[in-house]
Amino acid sequence: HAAEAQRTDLMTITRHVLNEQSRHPESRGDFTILLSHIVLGCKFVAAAVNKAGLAKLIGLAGETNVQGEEQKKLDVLSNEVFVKALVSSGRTCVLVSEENEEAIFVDPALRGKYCVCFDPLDGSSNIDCGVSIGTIFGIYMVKDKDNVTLEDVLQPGTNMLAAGYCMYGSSCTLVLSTGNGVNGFTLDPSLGEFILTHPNIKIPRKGKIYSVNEGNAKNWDGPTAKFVEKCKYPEDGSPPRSLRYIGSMVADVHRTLLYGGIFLYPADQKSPNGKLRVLYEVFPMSFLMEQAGGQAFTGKQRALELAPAKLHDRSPVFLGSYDDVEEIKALYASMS
Ligand code: AHM
Ligand code: MG
Repeated sequence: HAAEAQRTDLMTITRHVLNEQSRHPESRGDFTILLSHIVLGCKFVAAAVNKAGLAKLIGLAGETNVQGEEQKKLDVLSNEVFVKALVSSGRTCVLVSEENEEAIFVDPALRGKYCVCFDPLDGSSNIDCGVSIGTIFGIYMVKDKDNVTLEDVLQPGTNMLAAGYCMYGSSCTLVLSTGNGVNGFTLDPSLGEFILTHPNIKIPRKGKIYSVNEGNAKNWDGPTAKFVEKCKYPEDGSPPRSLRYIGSMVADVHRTLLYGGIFLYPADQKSPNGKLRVLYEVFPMSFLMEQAGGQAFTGKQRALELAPAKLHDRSPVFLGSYDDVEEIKALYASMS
């Protein structure tokens, strides 16, 4: 019986990555080791998020992060866990975290060839009400691990080797691309293992949903305003699109990936570069979208071709179904 066979032959995330690795005979398993440390971080955060109310972990830790926002205890905890897990993997040399103003250069004795840029717990305004939050990460390889500089992380997203996110929601889902399509794994709490549940994710070519913080509408530029107006009052007689906005990038992008549609965090008069950070929000999500057959655009260019000048640079982003992003590209081309 096929369903039975699936249950006894478990494709864990480690097994999946080892299988992929066999396509690269020169590989020595470093990426698999790195990933297993990221997975450990995700499992820790999943457990902490689940018992946040119980353990009284919720509340201010009395610090502010580099963007000057109040930091919640869970953010601090998640960041510490990821930094320690990544350093102790012995496979990293530079880490960029949303929670640390400066890049972290790993002690030479523990250095490996990977750079990891991550947001350990994104969507923190959603923690207190139990709405989905997530971890986002992007991975690069350094040129020379004995001679590491900031240039090794200030690279265009097209140089990324792998990217992913973990969503702490009604279930805990890790979505990963190593540059060969996108796969989704769900944490089986009884096993403590991520099991392949969403093989080879492809985003629908066109969607019926748009996702944006419409409260910022009065400050939008022309193309964004026009796009959203067309979602509500289609000019071609098609039905209006649905609006879904959680305010947690991982959750909004995850829904977009599975159901199709478009996620927008545009520039506006108050924030000319939008809100989302290039290295650990825009790039990883854009990489996943492209790998799933969608697109990511900044209003000016392909998002992955941005060249960040600083660690915490921001960029507007429009990402999702191929045809939906084509529409916004056409509006920018004709209106600006
Ligand atoms: P954060 O890093 O402070 O959590 O902010 C990032 C979050 C994203 O998850 C989400 O897409 C966005 O902020 C929502 O912003 P807004 O509240 O302006 O709509
Ligand atoms: Mg964040």
